[in-house]
Amino acid sequence: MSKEDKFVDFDKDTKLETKEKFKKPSLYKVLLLNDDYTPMEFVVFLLQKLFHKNNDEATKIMLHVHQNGVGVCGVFPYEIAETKVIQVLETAKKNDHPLQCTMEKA
Ligand code: TYC
Repeated sequence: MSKEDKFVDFDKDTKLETKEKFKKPSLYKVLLLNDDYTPMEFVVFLLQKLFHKNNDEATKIMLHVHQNGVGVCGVFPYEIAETKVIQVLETAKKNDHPLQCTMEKA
């Protein structure tokens, strides 16, 4: 094998490895569900605190959920979406609100 062949092989393997090791993560939508009991201000507060929305964006999402039953708070890689869902559910529970949150593939 010539020196050039070795370099070509090395380059090929490196590219293949990079492709296999760094596949783009699948994205997941974090969904907020409507209910009749959670106060609107609490939902707006959560959207600001956990999803970094400003007051206008948070109010818009909250009203969308209130009127349509479900709405997207954000889109994240699996583990971040999972953490957001847990944080919403734990914060709602701690404050005695029945707010529900789930995730689905984007
Ligand atoms: N529907 C609730 C109310 O009238 C407000 C609300 C909005 C609750 C969004 C949950 O995800 C939600 N107080």
